[in-house]
Amino acid sequence: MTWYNKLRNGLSKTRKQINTSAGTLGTDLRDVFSNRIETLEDLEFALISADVGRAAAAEILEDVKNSKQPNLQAALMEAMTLQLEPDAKRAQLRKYGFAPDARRGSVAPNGKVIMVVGVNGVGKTTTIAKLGHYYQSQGKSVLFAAGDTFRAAAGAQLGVWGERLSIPVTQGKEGSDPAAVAFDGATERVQRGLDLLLVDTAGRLHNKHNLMEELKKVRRVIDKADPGEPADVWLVLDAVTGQNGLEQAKKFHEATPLTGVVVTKLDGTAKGGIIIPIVRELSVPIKFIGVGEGLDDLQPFDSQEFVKALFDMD
Ligand SMILES: Nc1nc2c(ncn2[C@@H]2O[C@H](COP(=O)(O)OP(=O)(O)OP(=O)(O)O)[C@@H](O)[C@H]2O)c(=O)[nH]1
Ligand SMILES: [Mg+2]
Repeated sequence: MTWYNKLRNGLSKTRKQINTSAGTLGTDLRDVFSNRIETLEDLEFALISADVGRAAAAEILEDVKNSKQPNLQAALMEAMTLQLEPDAKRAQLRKYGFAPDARRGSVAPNGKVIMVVGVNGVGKTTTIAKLGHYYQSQGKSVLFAAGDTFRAAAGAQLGVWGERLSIPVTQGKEGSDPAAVAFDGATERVQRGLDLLLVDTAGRLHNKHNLMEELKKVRRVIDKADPGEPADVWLVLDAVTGQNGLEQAKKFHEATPLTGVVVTKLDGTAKGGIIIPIVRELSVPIKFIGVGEGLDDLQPFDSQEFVKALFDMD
């Protein structure tokens, strides 16, 4: 199955959520405004239920009202694509018109190290495996560091992925300092001249101060061992957690400034609209999105492709 089809299937619950006023999406916009005001109210409710957020939902309705598109679906797709643009660009596009272009964001890390962080069970370790697979496919040589020394099976889990992908893994002892493992990994990457180090970290709640301090230390130590560009910090967010994920993101961002977000498990939720408040409120780019457990189920985020797949019924 192609990525696009996986994405389309993965978004089916969210699609159903937005299409609660099914059949009306093809409605001529003039009809929507002349006698179907309830359609817009339904739509606002559906958008909010899909976790698009109140502010974005209101703006989307406003853009739909001002749209020159022929029908509701086209207007909605345009308005939602706008919401996935950074603030400044959104204002500009509204003013000067919307010209679709190919603009898959860059998914290259700034430096040579990506540290992957997030709360428990969001998909950090599998995301590292998938990222390793992705960058390998881009011709990069990869190293993993098993920085989750907290959970007994965590190092082994990453070890299995490493073996499967022929990616070496820097391991630490259970209970050892995660910063020490990260230091060893960063040193090993430099010594072996590999292109990219992906550092796993233990899941942690964003309100646990000590654990957030630990992340800062891991980051400092990596930058000491590898004094090139500072390490990237990518937050993994589970789409199923919806709005709560935003709170997590803000706290992680305060502790270790994030350079990217990965949104996983979009296949398991009707709240895929959460992508919009993530873009609007965090001003951290969404790098990858995930729609399944397989190695190919994580791909670079492309806002236009996302909206197209979201409204693609057949
Ligand atoms: N359906 C689906 N499942 C996913 C996705 N990403 C990860 N998972 C699953 O989520 C579960 C948890 O993944 P892990 O990678 O172990 O999560 P983690 O964040 O490393 O967990 P901790 O290390 O315990 O904090 C696994 O069963 C994954 O296969 C996704 O995009 N879709
Ligand atoms: Mg893990």
